[in-house]
Amino acid sequence: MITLYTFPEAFGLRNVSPFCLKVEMALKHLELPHRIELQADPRQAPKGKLPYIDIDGQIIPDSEIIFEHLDEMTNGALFGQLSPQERAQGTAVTRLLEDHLYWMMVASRWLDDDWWPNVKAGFFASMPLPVRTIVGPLARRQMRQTYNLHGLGRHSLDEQKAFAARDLKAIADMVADTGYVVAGRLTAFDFTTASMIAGLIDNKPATWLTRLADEQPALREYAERIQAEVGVYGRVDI
Ligand SMILES: N[C@@H](CCC(=O)N[C@@H](CS)C(=O)NCC(=O)O)C(=O)O
Repeated sequence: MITLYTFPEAFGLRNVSPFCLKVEMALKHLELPHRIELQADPRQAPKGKLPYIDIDGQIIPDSEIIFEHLDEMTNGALFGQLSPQERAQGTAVTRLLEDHLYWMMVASRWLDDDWWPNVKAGFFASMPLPVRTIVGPLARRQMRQTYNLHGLGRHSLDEQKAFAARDLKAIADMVADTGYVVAGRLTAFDFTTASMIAGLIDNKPATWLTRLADEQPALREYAERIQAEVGVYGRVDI
């Protein structure tokens, strides 16, 4: 039995982390028996981040490392059918999504003063009051520092929106012809892509990034279709 550790639901999302959702999609797609364990505090995770999985006592953190492990375990059921070019395209789009667009998703939630109350309610409301008043603002300050270190945080909001719009357009163009991100069929890279798009489109209320994504209707259609095809949805109200 595999246990997948994810965050409790928040912002209308039953699986609030795109990294956790993509692993859930892969486990379902591979028909591997699994259960989900909720963990509110990622500091308890092996790398201080979720997801991680426990396979009969073997702890594996990080969605990309988990995918490699699942692929090995299933004799290539995740990546085995891909040509080197398809795998390269998938790796490139993963970097765009997870090392660029993802950070703007985080900023659109955590660093927007109008949206910040939703983060407080979603992540810190269950803590006792005195702890909550310290931990929330501290975590937000760390997020701001991380965003600055990444580099995106040094740009104006308008510049960030322009970067995000180009990322979103690139994804919409990638899926325009065949409906899938690489290889013209469902692959593990669709789990990576659809989970990220679903996370930023379905979080409630809308963030500035949600509104930008809605300018590319093909993205919502794509994320819906992939979630339906796999049978795993990120949002609560399905
Ligand atoms: N490279 C990691 C990224 C995972 C990640 O960034 N998880 C976020 C949630 S979406 C997290 O746990 N953040 C907690 C923190 O940084 O304190 C993966 O692919 O699993």
